[in-house]
Amino acid sequence: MSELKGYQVAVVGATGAVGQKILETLEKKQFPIAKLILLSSKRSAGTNLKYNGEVYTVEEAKPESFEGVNIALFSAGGSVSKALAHEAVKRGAVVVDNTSAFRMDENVPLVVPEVNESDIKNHNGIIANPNCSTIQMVAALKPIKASFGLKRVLVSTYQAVSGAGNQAVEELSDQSQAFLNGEDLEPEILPVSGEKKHYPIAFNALPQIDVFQENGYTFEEMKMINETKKILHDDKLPVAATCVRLPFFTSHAESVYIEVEDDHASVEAIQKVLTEAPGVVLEDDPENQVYPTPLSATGKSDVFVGRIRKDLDQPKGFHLWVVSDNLLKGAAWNSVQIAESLIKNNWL
Ligand code: L14
Repeated sequence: MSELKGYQVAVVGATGAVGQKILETLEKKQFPIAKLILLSSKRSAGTNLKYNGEVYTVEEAKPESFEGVNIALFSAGGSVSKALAHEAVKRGAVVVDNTSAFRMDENVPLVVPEVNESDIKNHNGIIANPNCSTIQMVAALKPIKASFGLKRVLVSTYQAVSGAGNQAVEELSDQSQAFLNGEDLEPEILPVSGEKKHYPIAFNALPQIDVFQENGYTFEEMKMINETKKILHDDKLPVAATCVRLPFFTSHAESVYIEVEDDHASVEAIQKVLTEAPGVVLEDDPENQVYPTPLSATGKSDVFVGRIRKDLDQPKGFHLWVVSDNLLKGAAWNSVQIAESLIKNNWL
């Protein structure tokens, strides 16, 4: 590896919705790359993609693909990560994994750099990138917890279709057009591709993201619950989630109810803490109708917070509205941040 020119970087799932954003982010942040290797499943191998003006042909990801790779960014689905992440590590790479394959593995740090960057140094070759909905919520909650303590979290999400991939994006687009033309289009992808039943997403709201678990919660809801406790190092924190898919393309919004420990917390004090928090932007001015929306957050790497209100009955209860680009801070940008931290701190 040439220290001057940079690192050998592999992007696994380069043709996917997140993979494409990873490439854009690496390019935008001028990540120090000596050699870039683009990998995918067999299905997408052969695709040509551009990086820094050069054309790269995507190759099928195999164990040997990781020979000489320093950093491998995985976002090709859980089964690809399970099959190949350890193969990459065996060959000397450090893996930043964007799937749910290893997130709750106790030997794998689960990291949002603004929240728990130092967990990265305990990695054993794999660092997990949390679920998109979890990332934006904990980015807002960490500074509040640090200043006022946190006793409870209840969240309802309003999630974009791009989290479910490019085919879901196409489905929303095609279905919306068909609906306005008075035509019928059979839903095929959402709520979850591979499930028995599909429901229309256009002009609808679907209270199912990822598959149902035995306890009646969906896997997306359980990811938010379990990952939040792990990232905040607070196993006993009560967290409940309801995850809902809405018909827009990018950025998730969340209505978050929290109860804090400190009697002195106020809307103004929480606003001040969030103003100073890294990666968080306060957009909270109801008098002037200022609050974030999925469209206003799209394309930006920060987490936006508005609508901060005191609960009317619970003295230590507060409500927040949290919005962020699910493909950037929720996925690509958070992964690249982890990779930057590995380099900056000599944790590779
Ligand atoms: O767990 O369908 O990283 O929107 C997050 C997005 C799983 C799918 C994860 C979706 C994915 C989910």
